[in-house]
Amino acid sequence: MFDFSWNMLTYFPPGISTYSEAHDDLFALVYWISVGIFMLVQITLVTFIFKYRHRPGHKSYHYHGNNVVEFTWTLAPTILFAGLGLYSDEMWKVMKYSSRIPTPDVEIDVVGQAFNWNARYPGADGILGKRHARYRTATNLFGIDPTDARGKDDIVLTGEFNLPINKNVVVHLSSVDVLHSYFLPNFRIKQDAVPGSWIDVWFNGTKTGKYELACAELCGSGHYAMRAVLNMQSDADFAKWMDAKNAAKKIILDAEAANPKPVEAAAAPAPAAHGAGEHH
Ligand SMILES: [Cu+2]
Repeated sequence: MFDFSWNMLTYFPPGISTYSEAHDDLFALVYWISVGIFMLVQITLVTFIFKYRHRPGHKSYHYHGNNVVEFTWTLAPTILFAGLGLYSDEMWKVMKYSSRIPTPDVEIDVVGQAFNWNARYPGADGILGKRHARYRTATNLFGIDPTDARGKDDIVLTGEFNLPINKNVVVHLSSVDVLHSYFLPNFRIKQDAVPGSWIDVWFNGTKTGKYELACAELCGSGHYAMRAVLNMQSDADFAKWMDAKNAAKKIILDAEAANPKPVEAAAAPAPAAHGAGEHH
């Protein structure tokens, strides 16, 4: 049977971030105001269609506006929208103001790339190394600065996201190609990933489990497949996962240390001792 209800709020997936409940309350307020106004407008419309229908003996007449009515229907929505805007700013502050992002317990970088989500975790030292777009290559999507020792142990993963619950997680978000959108429905997060800029997103998940990470920006032919799973874990499980990643990374780093690659001297032009036009 077709199950109809005016209450479409049940379409939300379960909210599991610290602010998802307040977010849903705000959504519900706006939703029910919209339902109310929709009903009012449609009932008025149908009533008027019936009341002012063509009948013999009834003549139409023409007049130029009504100031009281026009003033009212301009002022009422203005008050409504300005009021909702001011009221919802509290929620916006909590979720979006970059100046109010709590001190991170865990910090990661995420970049969108048609059609994958990539993550960078701080390695064994717990610190993300410096990055800059000038270092970005096909094999160094995050532009990790090779001269920063703290970046050497950073761990780069594609489509694999594990994070601990009850921690303030800050995601530094960007894109390497086109606009993508970092969409975590269970956390009530949707944030554009913009090439050339880093945007901070924060959340604190309260429940373990696997949750969808999708791209919510039409970014090309593979857009539909640009999704991953965010695995929210207990502290202990997350530490175990991180340890395994760090151990695997250590094997690579040790191998590189034992057998260092020849330094590409040609990559950086040697500074000219006496450049043209220079006088000493
Ligand atoms: Cu995308």
